[in-house]
Amino acid sequence: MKDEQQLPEVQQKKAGVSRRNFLKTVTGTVAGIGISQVINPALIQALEKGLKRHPVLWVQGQGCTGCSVSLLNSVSPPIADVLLKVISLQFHPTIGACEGELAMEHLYAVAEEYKGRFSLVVEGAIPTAAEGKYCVIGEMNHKEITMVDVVKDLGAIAGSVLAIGTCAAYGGIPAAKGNVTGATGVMDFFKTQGIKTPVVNIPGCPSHPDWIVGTIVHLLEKGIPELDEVGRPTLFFGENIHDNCPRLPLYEAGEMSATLSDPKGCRMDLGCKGPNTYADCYKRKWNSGLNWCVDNSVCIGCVEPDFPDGSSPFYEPA
Ligand code: FSX
Ligand code: SF4
Ligand code: SF4
Repeated sequence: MKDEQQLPEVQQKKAGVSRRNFLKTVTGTVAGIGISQVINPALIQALEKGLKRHPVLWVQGQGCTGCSVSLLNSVSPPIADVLLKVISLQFHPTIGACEGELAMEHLYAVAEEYKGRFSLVVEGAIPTAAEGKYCVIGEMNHKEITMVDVVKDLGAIAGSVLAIGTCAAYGGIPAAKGNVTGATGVMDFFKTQGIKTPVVNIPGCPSHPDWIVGTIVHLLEKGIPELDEVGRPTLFFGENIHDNCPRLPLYEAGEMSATLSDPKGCRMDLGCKGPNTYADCYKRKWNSGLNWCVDNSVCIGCVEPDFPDGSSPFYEPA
């Protein structure tokens, strides 16, 4: 299909929303609060026309698939639909139809075809001990392909890498105390391999769908977003949770929750890690804007590089 920008103006109008307008809306809203509120079928059509050529290869190592589920569970609005249509998702171990050696061949063939132009999405940590054998993701020509192999081979020729979830960004749960598998995040792994491909960290255990889609749209339209010192887009991770928490006035007044079932009060005495955590959950919220951790429990600092060891214990009975 022809790029929408090449279509006569009248046809663009027929399509409802031009790609340019869509992206303006999305990127503008991402800079505000939520892309969730603005996505509708007309905008999806615009995306299908405009951005479908950007290939994405999604690989999974040591993770729980929570980040994929976080994205795919978002039914209202249909962020998964948008994601699948914004990009050309050429490989995903959980939702892909292809399997076995054929899938591995496809993964490497697409990477070769779009060398320097595709985005590699990494979900889950990379186990580097035992020559990577803790995570064999497939086989080709009777040779096992490990997560180490894939991130090294494909990471080196990708245009950009998105490390989705705290495990892929910083090692996360697989890299917690003990770490017999030598689990590590993408940036640290690249340093050991001398790989210079730009990496954007989108942490969270799991990562918020808006953070993922918003970063991809930014990447495609405006390039790599501004990152903080630990590689996260400041767009989503630039603000301290405690400083912006709706319960801050309660904290300042010394009104503390004694139990998690207490609907009011600051959660500090229960172990809330908001003061050490940078993310926009306090305004973006989760489950399509329904609630967030502090309303039901405490913030456990899931987006921070020292998670989970640095956040433990998560809950401290008052
Ligand atoms: Fe880790 Fe994610 Fe936590 Fe799970 O990418 S970030 S364990 S929610 O699925 O890998
Ligand atoms: Fe800070 Fe947590 Fe209290 Fe909110 S609930 S004010 S983030 S300590
Ligand atoms: Fe993670 Fe805290 Fe946000 Fe919950 S509120 S998702 S624990 S950063």
